[in-house]
Amino acid sequence: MAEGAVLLRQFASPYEADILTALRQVVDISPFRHLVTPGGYQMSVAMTNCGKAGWVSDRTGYRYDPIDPMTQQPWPAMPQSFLTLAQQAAKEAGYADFTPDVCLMNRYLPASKLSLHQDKDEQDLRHPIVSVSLGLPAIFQFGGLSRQDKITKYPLHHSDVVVWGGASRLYYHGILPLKEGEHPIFRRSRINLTFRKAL
Ligand code: MD5
Ligand code: FE
Repeated sequence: MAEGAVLLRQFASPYEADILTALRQVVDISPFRHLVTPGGYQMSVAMTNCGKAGWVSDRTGYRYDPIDPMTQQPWPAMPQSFLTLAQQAAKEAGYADFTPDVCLMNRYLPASKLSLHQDKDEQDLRHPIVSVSLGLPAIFQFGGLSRQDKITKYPLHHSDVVVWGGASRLYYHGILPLKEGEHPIFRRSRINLTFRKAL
């Protein structure tokens, strides 16, 4: 895809059943919710987290918070099956010792989108991010270090995994509005898991 970005088509397939079970357990404790941006807009993507902290947005800004602001409890622990999948994918991409402490989970319904942005709220940006796509397909927009750089589009399908490291770790990216569809397991949704070492 680009310097440091590795696309592993269908990599999550063998883990699918375990991931689904773990996903239900996490969402049971900390449900998906629509966060508000610092500018006051509600995001079309619904989010939740598991692990030692969670990425949250509100009127005060973006942060990693050890407490879920919705439940006022710690986020659910990272399921072992999540950790195994993330570490196997990172290893395949050349990161032998990636230990994510956070998994941000994004839920897209038809028309949900994620505008062009960079991920830079993590402490040490030398660690990669592992992203797992589940359910309906989406079109991923991949730019460069500057917002003005040329954008390439990649379709991401159920069970595809991308490891974002090296230069690509700070590239602008986004998800185009999700197309209407029906997935046998995830119905009208796309769920993306991003594994990060945030703390
Ligand atoms: C998604 N999520 O499909 C994407 C997948 C997010 C987010 O963008 O911030 O939750 S992760 C895509 C990603 C992460 C880090 C770097 C780059 C892409 N990149 O260099 O393009 O919901
Ligand atoms: Fe991102």
